[in-house]
Amino acid sequence: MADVILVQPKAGGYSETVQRPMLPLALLAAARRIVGTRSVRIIDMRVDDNWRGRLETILSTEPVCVGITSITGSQLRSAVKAASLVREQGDVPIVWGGVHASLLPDQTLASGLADVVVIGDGDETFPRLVDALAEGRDLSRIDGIAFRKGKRTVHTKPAPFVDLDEQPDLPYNLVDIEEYVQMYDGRRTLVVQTSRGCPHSCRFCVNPCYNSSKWRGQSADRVQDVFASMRERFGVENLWLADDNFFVDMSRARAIARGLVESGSELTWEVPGTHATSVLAMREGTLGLMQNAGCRRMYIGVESGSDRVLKAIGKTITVDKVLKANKLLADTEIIPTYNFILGFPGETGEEVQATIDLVFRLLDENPQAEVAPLYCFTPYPGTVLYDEAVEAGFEPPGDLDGWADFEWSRLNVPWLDEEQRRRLESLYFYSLFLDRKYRHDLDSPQLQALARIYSPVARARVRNMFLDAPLELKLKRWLLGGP
Ligand code: B12
Ligand code: SF4
Repeated sequence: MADVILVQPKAGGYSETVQRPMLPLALLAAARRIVGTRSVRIIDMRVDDNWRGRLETILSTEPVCVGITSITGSQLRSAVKAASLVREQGDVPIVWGGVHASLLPDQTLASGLADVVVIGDGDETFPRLVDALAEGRDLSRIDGIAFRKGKRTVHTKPAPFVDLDEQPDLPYNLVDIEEYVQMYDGRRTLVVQTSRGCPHSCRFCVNPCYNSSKWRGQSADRVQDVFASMRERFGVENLWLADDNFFVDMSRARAIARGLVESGSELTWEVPGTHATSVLAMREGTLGLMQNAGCRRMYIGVESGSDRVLKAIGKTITVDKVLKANKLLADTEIIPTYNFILGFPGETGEEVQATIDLVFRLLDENPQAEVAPLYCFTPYPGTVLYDEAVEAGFEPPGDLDGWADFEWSRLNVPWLDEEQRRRLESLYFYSLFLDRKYRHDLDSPQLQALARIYSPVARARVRNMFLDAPLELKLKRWLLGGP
């Protein structure tokens, strides 16, 4: 029995087929102020094959509500499954939260599978909502939600962003931690988040809309406490920081690093949200400090090898700056993983080639550098480029099922013809093997051995842009699914 049920849907895709799932941070954050007064149960569809049976059993005890999270894309398919089951079983209110429902609350409510949407941070709004639902109070006094009232949709006042230092620790006892420990380069790895938001305004990213370009972070002291407790409680050796942009407040980052060095911390940590300009700002010995404090990897969004494209997508970097940052990192033990996106509207064949050239240059000039799979641009709702894509003739999905198919390989975007799409799909596949990322991405030694043998073939194909390989793409579909 539980007062509140929280459901983490399956996400699908490459990242989740090759590793254990990450901790359901969003649900833990939404639950953290509730656990003291009510019982909360997390059902994680990614790790629980019997999620259906478990959900049915708890639903029969008439909880206050069921909360579901989802980002845009394939995760929605699984979220819809869970919500449909709740609907079939009775009239327990269904609350949606997370990026997708926050950006499209009206459409989410119109699906009939949601009664309330929590828009933005859930840490403080959700407990207020649960109390109101339990006590049968009017929901219109709760800021930060949208809900159905008869045939109408009511939007309340936006809730302010929460102060992260004022939030209690996450209630890890709601999950079996071992289900989420990933072995990353042989080190026990878990995910934590130390800040939210990003001040940049990239036109392809949901952040400027979802977080209103506002960055907020935990204090350096709190971050050190969190790191230390992850080590003590769970024997964690490596942390993955789910921050949008960790280094925005450089004095905070330095204070965290100094504290870790002074306390003799043996933890290593990886920073997915790193801006290339932050690396350049770290010249004065700060990179060395980060390394000594355990920073082992920075994921850097480069996106394109063309300065024209970079400008068009609102990325405040240049190819030259990226090359400089790469050289600075080459002198450290910090591994950069570069992210690229292909297929932006208006991108020419030469600009795609410039991106491929930059990929190889970065790998050549820094032998420890890696490149994340080359993704194709997807116009996410809430972004500037989404509006432009719609103006250019892109027809967005109109309901949750349509958004569940929202992945570039399934999208019919007007600026890519069949041939271009096929080439981008091939590039994505080959890019999985351009460097040695398969060593930590693939669990099975057999698959790793196959990837090692195949890697030189993939590199040669991309270097020479020889992308016709139906056999290999068939293999990809067999291994990873997709169209
Ligand atoms: C970890 C992560 C991943 C992981 C796991 C993703 C997953 N599906 O579970 C991996 C690496 C696999 C991944 C992959 C991808 N990701 Co990702 N990822 C993140 C990241 C960095 C952290 C997510 C997180 O844990 N946040 C911490 C929690 C606390 O924040 P939160 O989720 O916003 O939750 C708060 C509120 O939203 C709300 N809330 C959320 N859920 C709920 C539920 C209820 C009931 C309530 C009341 C409240 C509530 O309360 C929470 C606390 O305040 C975010 C960026 C970010 N900083 O959030 C991007 C992000 C979610 N990813 C994104 C994208 C685009 C992707 C990819 C498509 C990238 C790609 N090209 O492949 C893939 C999709 C993979 C897949 N099929 O799902 C986008 C999503 C955009 C969108 N419109 O949905 C984000 C926002 C990054 C960005 N700025 O663009 N990702
Ligand atoms: S720097 Fe990264 S997180 Fe910030 S707006 Fe650009 S893509 Fe989004």
